[in-house]
Amino acid sequence: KTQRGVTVWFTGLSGAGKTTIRMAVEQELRAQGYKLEVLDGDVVRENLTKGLGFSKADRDENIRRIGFVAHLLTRNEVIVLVSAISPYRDIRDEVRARIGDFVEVYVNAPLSVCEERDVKGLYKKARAGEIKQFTGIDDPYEPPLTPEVECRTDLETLEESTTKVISALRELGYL
Ligand code: GGZ
Repeated sequence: KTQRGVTVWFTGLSGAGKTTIRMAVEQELRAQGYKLEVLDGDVVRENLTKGLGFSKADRDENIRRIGFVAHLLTRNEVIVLVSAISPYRDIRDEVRARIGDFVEVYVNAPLSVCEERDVKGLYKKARAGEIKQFTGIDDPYEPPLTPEVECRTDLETLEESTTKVISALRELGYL
């Protein structure tokens, strides 16, 4: 199957649903025969960016390294699915400019909803002061101003969110 390379970048708070939507998009595109690669924040942080913390400098380094690998893959006609909080707008935009073929998906749920879900119990720890610099609690998140796609995971189903992403990729000529 001939395909164009693109980086699909899922950004949003912890617990907003980045990994869940990424997995659903991955499953759908694999079923359609596309060649994909995945760079997921928590996995990347155990490998490519092991040892980095959550200061702005370390988060920026994390995102730049992810962006570097995503760029290599994208220019070799791979569809790259990245999910990382990537809280800083300037670095996301820097990565976008470098890669060019870049589709930003803002996975948006209110902090209160993410905190209510608290899938990994991290918000509770952050509120208790056991985790410092936790995004949304005592660290910033800068939402994208003009994302190609926004998924409101508190208001729409997983299927709706997934369809939005796939449709955008089709409309932008990547599928
Ligand atoms: C935010 C943290 C933190 C702090 C640990 N702030 O939801 P998760 O658990 O599975 O994914 C989060 C992950 C954040 O890694 P990223 O590479 O996505 O972050 S960034 O893009 O900002 O570099 C969360 C967990 O690690 N985690 N400490 N302080 N999330």
